[in-house]
Amino acid sequence: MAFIFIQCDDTTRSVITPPRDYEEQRTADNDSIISFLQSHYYNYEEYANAASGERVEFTIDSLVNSPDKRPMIDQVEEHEVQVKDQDGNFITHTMYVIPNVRVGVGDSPTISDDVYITYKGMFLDGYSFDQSEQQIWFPGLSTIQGFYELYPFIKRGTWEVDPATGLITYDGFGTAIAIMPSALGYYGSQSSPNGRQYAPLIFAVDLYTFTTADHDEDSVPTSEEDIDGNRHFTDDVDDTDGDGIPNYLDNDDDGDGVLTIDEYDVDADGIADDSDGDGTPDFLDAS
Ligand SMILES: [Ca+2]
Ligand SMILES: [Ca+2]
Ligand SMILES: [Ca+2]
Ligand SMILES: [Ca+2]
Repeated sequence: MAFIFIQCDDTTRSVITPPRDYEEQRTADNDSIISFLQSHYYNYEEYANAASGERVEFTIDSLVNSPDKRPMIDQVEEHEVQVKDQDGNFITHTMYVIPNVRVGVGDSPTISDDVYITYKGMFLDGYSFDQSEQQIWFPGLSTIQGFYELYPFIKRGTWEVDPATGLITYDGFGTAIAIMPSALGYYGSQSSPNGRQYAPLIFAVDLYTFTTADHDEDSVPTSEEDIDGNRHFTDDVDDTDGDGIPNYLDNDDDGDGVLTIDEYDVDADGIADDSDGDGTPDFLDAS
């Protein structure tokens, strides 16, 4: 079951009781995560020894059993993410990323792209609440925030189709790991996996390929419809014409009656057109 494939963005979290204070929960989660990272290792040797086309199942274990292994705290880098609370305020959270568990041979998606992946999700106690060993497509922005924030840290691989059998073989795909506070996961949602609210999460993700997402099919990639570039797509500033539909879902972004696809890049030079030269491209310029 693909548990993370649940629309769980800022507006649809189903919290019935008021959520906990974000900054207090952030501190509690970060303490738990640091303690976890100091006391655990993952199966990095298996990843290092695997053939380039072989998928490795992510596992963790306590250093108590193997004190010579390298703790995860020595392998992570910090990645800051802004979480929007129920009042629309941005609260900075830190997620911990191990980017190059396996280095893929290709390029990386943006956070809003459609990805073709296998993955495994765990709580800090090692319980796996969700995974897919078969490749699966996740449409852009359809998962929890901490999951798609990991995409730019992974490079994709290549594949080949056997002409005789039609079977596809994947090779050279990248893998990365994220350890995230609950606010980047399900936070206080009633639909938290296994009923565990306010749980920090771990994900290991293998990236086979991706496509650039364009949710409203207006020819502007979704990644470019985040007007202020703050990695949130539904802020007021991301709704240029103020009609309540954010630009990434609006096929006439400036509300001038001309569809964006008919005024974005008419001369097809790869640059957004700006007929009146005022610095605002035509598709965002109603006047
Ligand atoms: Ca678009
Ligand atoms: Ca709009
Ligand atoms: Ca649009
Ligand atoms: Ca328009």
